[in-house]
Amino acid sequence: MSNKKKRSWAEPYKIKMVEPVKMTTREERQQAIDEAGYNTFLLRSEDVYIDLLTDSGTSAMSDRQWAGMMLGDEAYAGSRNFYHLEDAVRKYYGYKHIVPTHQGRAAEHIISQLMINEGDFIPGNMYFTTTKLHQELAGGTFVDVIIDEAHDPENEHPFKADIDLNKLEDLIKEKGADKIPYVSIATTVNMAGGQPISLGNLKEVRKLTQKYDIPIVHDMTRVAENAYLIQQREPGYENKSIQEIVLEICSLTDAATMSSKKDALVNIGGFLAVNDDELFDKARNMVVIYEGLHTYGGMAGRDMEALAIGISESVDYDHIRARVGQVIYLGEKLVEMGVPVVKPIGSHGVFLDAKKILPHLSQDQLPAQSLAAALYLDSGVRAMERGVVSAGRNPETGEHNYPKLELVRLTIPRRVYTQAHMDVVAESVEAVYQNAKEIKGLKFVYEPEYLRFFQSRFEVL
Ligand code: PM9
Repeated sequence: MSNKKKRSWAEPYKIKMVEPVKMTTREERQQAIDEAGYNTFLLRSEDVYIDLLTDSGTSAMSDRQWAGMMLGDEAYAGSRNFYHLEDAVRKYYGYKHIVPTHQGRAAEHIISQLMINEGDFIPGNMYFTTTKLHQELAGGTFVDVIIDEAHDPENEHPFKADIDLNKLEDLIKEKGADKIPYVSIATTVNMAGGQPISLGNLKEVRKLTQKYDIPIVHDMTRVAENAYLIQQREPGYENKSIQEIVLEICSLTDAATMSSKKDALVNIGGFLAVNDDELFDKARNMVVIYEGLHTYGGMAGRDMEALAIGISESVDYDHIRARVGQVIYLGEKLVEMGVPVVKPIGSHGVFLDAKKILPHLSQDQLPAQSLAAALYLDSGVRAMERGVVSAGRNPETGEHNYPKLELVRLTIPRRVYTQAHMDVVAESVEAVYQNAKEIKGLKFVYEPEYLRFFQSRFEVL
């Protein structure tokens, strides 16, 4: 019998504990979203049916990770779990030194303060909210040097996180290499729709930056997902393991910030990894000011153990195939239904194109924020705005930044939901899409100074 047909993926685990979720009525959801000021971040999770706000810290840990939690060595200094974590980072990512932090933005804070001087420019493959803010707080200016295709939701380029080498070199020539402390490379690029960078492009970036003696800092939050997409799409990598590809990506960079709450399958944690001894010395001195001693940096011993195990699980082929497979399943279903989404489907979520779904709303009427609220009202599915609200204001002019992409992110937690949940989500998105003309825009009634998407409040126009 021919075995040529490609087999389906299935979750490489059995479920042994369940967490009931609450079903709500439309009236209850209306009250909840009113109280939350139309911001899905301000909803109580109890009022949410299927929670696709984020894949950050929302993964289900494995039995091995839970067992690891019982082996927590909660010593203030020199916990054995720190050494397990250090070993895992060296083995799976190849960086020489690590400084644990409570989560990714704390690592961004440290590296930004240590490397950026007032008036510097930091080129990168599209901004990320916390990363850019820490660069600005350190006196720098982020410059987007991603390829143009990344800003076009319809463009099916397989590596939309690639750097435009001309844009990068023009910036270096214009500002001078001494004004560029590092190039910031994210695997994958969140705000572009969970899109990967290719190894071919990263090698070119490495060559160019070496010419000018500029280091590369890697936001490795979803590096295993990026590696999987390289294996699937980049010629020459089809027979390499995820572990080999992850190591190769990391080897082309000098330092990394990690939010372990994503790829690495834990509910809290992060780290800064560096190869340079002098930078490490400074980082591990700075971490004691903001996070804790350099052998725990804001994490409990048990959390470091769960993270060390999570890192090893994150590069397993069956795991990552099922994880990304589930996201693609939802994405393809929405494409079949005719719903405008970012293409290709990314690795951690499906991104709805709010500009196309709500063409009657201008960007000032906050289409993505309005769409996320409408989806919650329809079914209790919670998503996240990734558009003009997330983009914040220009620090100099105080005007809104208007990103080309105005998206709602349906972010899939790892190992948490089933295909049946994805079907329910798709049906709700389809229903909202069919009634999109009825959706009204929103206006700000409260706006905090930093990372406004988390805490702003809105009213229906
Ligand atoms: N990402 C996300 O939902 C958490 C909330 S939004 C700020 O996607 C990248 C690529 C991230 C990321 C967080 C961080 C910060 C850095 N880089 O949340 O501080 O996606 O652990 O990491 C979120 P922490």
